[in-house]
Amino acid sequence: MDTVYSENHIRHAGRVELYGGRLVPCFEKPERARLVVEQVRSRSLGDIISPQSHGLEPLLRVHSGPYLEFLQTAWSDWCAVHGDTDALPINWPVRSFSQRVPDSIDGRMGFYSMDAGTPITEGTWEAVKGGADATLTALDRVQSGRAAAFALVRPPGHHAARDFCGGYCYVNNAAVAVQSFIDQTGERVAILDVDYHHGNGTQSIFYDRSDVFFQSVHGDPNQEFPYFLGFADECGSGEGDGFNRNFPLPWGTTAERWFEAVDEALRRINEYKPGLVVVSLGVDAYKGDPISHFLLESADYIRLGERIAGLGLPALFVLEGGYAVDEIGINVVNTLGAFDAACG
Ligand code: Q9C
Ligand code: ZN
Repeated sequence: MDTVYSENHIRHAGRVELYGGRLVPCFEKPERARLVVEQVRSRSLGDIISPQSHGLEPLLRVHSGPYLEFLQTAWSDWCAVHGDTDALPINWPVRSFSQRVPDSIDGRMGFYSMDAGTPITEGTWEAVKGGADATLTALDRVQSGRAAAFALVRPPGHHAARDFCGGYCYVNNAAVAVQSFIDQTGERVAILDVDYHHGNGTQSIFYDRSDVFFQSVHGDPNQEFPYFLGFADECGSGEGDGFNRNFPLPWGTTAERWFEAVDEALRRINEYKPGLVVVSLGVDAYKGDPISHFLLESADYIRLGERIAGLGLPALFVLEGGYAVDEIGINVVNTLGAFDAACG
């Protein structure tokens, strides 16, 4: 399959995130995408093409206007007050607080975010927009008849909700592609989120809808980020009841247990009969991931690609997390290469 990739991602290079009470170098760094590109090239997965700009309209279908405006202006507003440091929030409008949007940049940093792991830097918006364009360009290729395409993007997207960033994510690339596909075709879409962390942003964007079936296999939020969403009893609301499914799993989960959940999700997708499957492809369930606690081996990602191919559906793969930089490219291309091989 072909890969859509924009070099713009290197413009987003946060220095630090808050982790275990310390400011540590960001795990979500440009090197991640470089290593994936290298593997895509060296294993001849397919062509690597540049994205075409798709404007802001498709982003506005899933994110609020004020939030997208904030993403585009936060850096210069921050710089004017604090100088040339990463922009990070220090507090959030939790229970009992007003939900008014504050004027100050520090107030807006908290209002439009959910954590202190997601810095805004000088080039963040450019990188984020490039990632959304890459995802939409990959979708175009699937819509023009390819079996699959890969959006090689960073920063990732699945933690970003309608009006907040967090978990290294700013714009929800997978959600933008899903909504764009529905706007163009009127067909249903299934999302399979195999990133180690729950895709809270994607879930919340589609929670009350039956035309998008979201399923996520992830670390139990009782133990793991994002801590406040991703529980097994979250099944969707209103019309969306029955079209959201979570598979929270404990630290130490092995491939055997993980695939039981994935296989169950794939069975449900089969029954749902969507026109497209979007895979939020994080590879942080890998045993060597520095911030995660599942035990998948690199070879397990070959199995994953084969099983997704077994759906026989057009597939859009969107890169999410995965921080073991030596293996991230291997694990991603294991999945995609196996999908291609199984499709023949
Ligand atoms: N001790 C993605 O994989 N930090 N985001 C958690 C918990 C945030 C991961 C720290 C992890 C976000 C796309
Ligand atoms: Zn993750």
